[in-house]
Amino acid sequence: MKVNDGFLWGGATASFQFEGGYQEDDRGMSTHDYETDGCLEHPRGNTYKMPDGSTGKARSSFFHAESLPEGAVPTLLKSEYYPSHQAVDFYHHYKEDIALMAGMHYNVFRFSISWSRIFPTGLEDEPNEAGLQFYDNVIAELKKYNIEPLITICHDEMPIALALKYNGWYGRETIDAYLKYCKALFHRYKDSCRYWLTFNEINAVRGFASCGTHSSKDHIHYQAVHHMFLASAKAVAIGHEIMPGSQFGAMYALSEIYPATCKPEDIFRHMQCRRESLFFIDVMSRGYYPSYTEDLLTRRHAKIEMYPEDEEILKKGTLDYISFSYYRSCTVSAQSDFNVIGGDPNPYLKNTDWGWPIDALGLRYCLNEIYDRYQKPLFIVENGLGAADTLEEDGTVNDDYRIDFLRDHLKEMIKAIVIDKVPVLGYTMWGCIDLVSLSTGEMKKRYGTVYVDMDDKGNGTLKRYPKKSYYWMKNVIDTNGESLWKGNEG
Ligand code: BGP
Repeated sequence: MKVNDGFLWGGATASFQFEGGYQEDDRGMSTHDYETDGCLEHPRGNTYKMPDGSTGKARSSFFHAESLPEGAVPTLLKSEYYPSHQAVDFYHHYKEDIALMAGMHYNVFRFSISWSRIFPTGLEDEPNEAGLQFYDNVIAELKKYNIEPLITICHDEMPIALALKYNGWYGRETIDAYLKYCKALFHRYKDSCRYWLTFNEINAVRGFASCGTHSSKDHIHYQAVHHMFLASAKAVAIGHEIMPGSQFGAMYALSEIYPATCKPEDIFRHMQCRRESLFFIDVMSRGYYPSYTEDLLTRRHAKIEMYPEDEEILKKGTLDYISFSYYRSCTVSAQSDFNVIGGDPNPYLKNTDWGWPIDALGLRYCLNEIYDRYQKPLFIVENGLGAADTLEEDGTVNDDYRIDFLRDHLKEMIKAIVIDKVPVLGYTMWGCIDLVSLSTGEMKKRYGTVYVDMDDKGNGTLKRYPKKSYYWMKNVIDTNGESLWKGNEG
């Protein structure tokens, strides 16, 4: 069993986790540039350092975090380490990194553009030429190897000046700032980029770093989300006009969700929880708010203020394909206060070292569920195992556990394509070259098939070392996945 030729095989990254070069070429500061690598109360969570040295609320609680207090402006402290500033320095390693991707025979690379590299404060009238030049170079390098760029326009960050001025996406003005940024990208890359994503994990992002809002409370959050829906719809409409043939998606965090038991109350809660997540795709793929919106918002004590023209805007900018990240599944019961990556323990699954349940079959289930519901092509744009690796003295990394994870998930993806006839455009594994973790700010939670010599505090040579999984993945790609069944994966 295998996928057809033309299937897009590749890797995925995000600028603040991968790129570094945070002050190069007049780049402005982005919301993520103020996140430290962790804090004492929550060793696996990032936090903000306030000007007086006190800490903002930890981001380990990620989806429920009270982010930056209203009116406060974060400051960088000399005593702290900010992982996004250097990240793994793709900014200065892009040629080498893209050559490594080409060595695995990737034909697609998903990366995000740093908004504040193009519009340093988000408020300028004209884009920053030097910032665009960097992405020109990246794209030219990809084209050299026939690697298709897949661009995430907004991966969980925005210029901090914009966030502070308008309270991030809560402010309707942010829509125009985003569209100005989109237009600059579309005009520049109309001949070189076909695949675009308007937002990353729009059903999971929340709070200051990701949405620029001073609070992540539901009544602020859902209004911000409405503005992101409008921004995405308008970007899709404008993108189609400027770039005929372009393909637009948005990206969703799609852990599969199971009811804890067959008790009707658990099943019902499961349906509500799944809707909280799929709500975002419902609106963006169908172009209107679903019938259960009022109930969902009431339960969340939120409401959305809409302008008369909003319905029409949503209708005119529906997505061409649906892309998602899949790392794990979740289990919910009647009592669960669910968030997209929370949930109850599942006794049938093993967890990763970071506590995420490993569930390859859930990926096949998810692909079927989403295609049944929307009937649009799908694209898996993040999947992978976050694990601590050991670099051996001879420069090898024997990551058999990662190979096992990828093998199991890729087999289920191929079964969904071949047996269930789900149309899938491609698969980009997360953090193809090791990068900084989003949720923990750590370096030791590694996803890549290429090891980067750097520790949690940014120390190391930054030298790249292909892992055992690198050669394995190359063989999978070369055989369009057939090797997964033959035991000759290399
Ligand atoms: C997704 C994000 C990525 C990425 C990934 C892995 O939520 O889109 O940016 O980081 O998850 O998560 P983590 O880095 O927390 O392990």
